[in-house]
Amino acid sequence: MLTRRQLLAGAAVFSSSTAASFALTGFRAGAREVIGHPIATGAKSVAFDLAERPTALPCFNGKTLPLWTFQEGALFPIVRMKLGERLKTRFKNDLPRPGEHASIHWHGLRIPNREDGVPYMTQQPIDPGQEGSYDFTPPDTGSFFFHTHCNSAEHFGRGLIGALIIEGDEIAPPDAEYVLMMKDWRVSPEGTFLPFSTDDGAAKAGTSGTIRSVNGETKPVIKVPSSADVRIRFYNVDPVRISEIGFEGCEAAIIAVDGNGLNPLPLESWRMGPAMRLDILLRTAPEGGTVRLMDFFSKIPVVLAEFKSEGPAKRSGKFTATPLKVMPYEKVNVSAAERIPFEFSATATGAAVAALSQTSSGIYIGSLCLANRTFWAINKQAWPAMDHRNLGPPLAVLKSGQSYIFELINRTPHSHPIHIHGHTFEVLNSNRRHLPPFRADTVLLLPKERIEVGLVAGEPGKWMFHCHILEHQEAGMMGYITVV
Ligand SMILES: [Cu+2]
Repeated sequence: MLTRRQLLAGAAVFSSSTAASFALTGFRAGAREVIGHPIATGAKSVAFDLAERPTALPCFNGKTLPLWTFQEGALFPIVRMKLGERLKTRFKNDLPRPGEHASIHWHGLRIPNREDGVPYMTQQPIDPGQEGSYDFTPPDTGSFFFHTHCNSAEHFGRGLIGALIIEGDEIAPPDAEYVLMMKDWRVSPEGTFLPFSTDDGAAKAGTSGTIRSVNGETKPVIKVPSSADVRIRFYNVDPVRISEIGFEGCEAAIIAVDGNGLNPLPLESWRMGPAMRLDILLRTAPEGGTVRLMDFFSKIPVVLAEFKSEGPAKRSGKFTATPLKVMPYEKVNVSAAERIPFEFSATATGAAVAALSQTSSGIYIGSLCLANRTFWAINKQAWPAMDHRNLGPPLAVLKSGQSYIFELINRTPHSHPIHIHGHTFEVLNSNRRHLPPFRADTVLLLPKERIEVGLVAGEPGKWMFHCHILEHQEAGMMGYITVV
């Protein structure tokens, strides 16, 4: 069992042995750095053991829950590498349920299709008791993450998530850096997990958690240097929550979206769905002052975390965000691009279920990779009708190297964070709001919104394309693109 004291003790041990590194990373109870073993110049090996680990997180108020995690002692492990390094991962599946096979998907990374970690489609899944491996060199800097790609509502719900950070994008190093992972937990008042998916939630906006957390804590207070420029790598790793992220008490700028550097944008607030990441640079308060990380999505804003300034001022003068280095990428040729519409809609069943205003039905998702019910579809194709093992036709066939514009059309009254594997979208425009130019692997499509995104088709293979509200994904809003 992992107690708060042990978690904090673990952090303290690490900080005393590598003080400089700790100062830069500032990880807390919930997010711990994974120390990869150097195996050769420019390579790193990381070992995971996917298992159930009864854990008492600070946000569980002393209760112990059967979390599923990648490593002993780490709630959300952080793998940190330099651009150009090669990552070799070995993992053992020690999940406690027979048939609970697993594979690891590296979210946002433009890596070879065979390393993409989608069961049956890019690899055979790894059964309990078996081991698997990945071997790739991340091609871009940024804040990425990794997770399994089957029974995801439960796997995310139990905490099976880690961060992958590829360094090398900073022109002007910040004074400190913090990794914050926002995730709710669905826990009963008695302190047990509630069903991770319900028909009512899956057919609407998703089944919400009951406890909010950042790095496994409720409203953590993070000590930061005073009047300093700090980098926040903020992750929304909740299965369903849409949030509107901003700060109170400081100047802040968005420096990257989904790991992709952009011209710094003053941060008022930024709407984030599941799986989306935001890199922020902010100026901390003078000594003794506090800056608050807020979620402005609901009518009454919620404080997610506080940053309390300690020690002498690091900087004076005006706050100016230096841009990150932008990784080279092939620009979309908009005038030559082929346009492909993708309509995200409810199925007849989904519409019927959503119309019933009953509360949670308490029904678990039965089979592993997919629900045995379909509420959602892309271009009228609902994924569970196909199954991972018995692929239907792709949603589109693209030619590697050619430009495309995807017209993402939301025919539903709900938001959908639309994610593509192995590629990065150039977000071009929306019919509902002004969007600055940015690149992203997960694009939040608001109710009734139509967004155009460009992409240059990458490596040949079958690439998943789905909503990242995990219950929507598992109830039909999933498909794949074939690149030839
Ligand atoms: Cu969705």
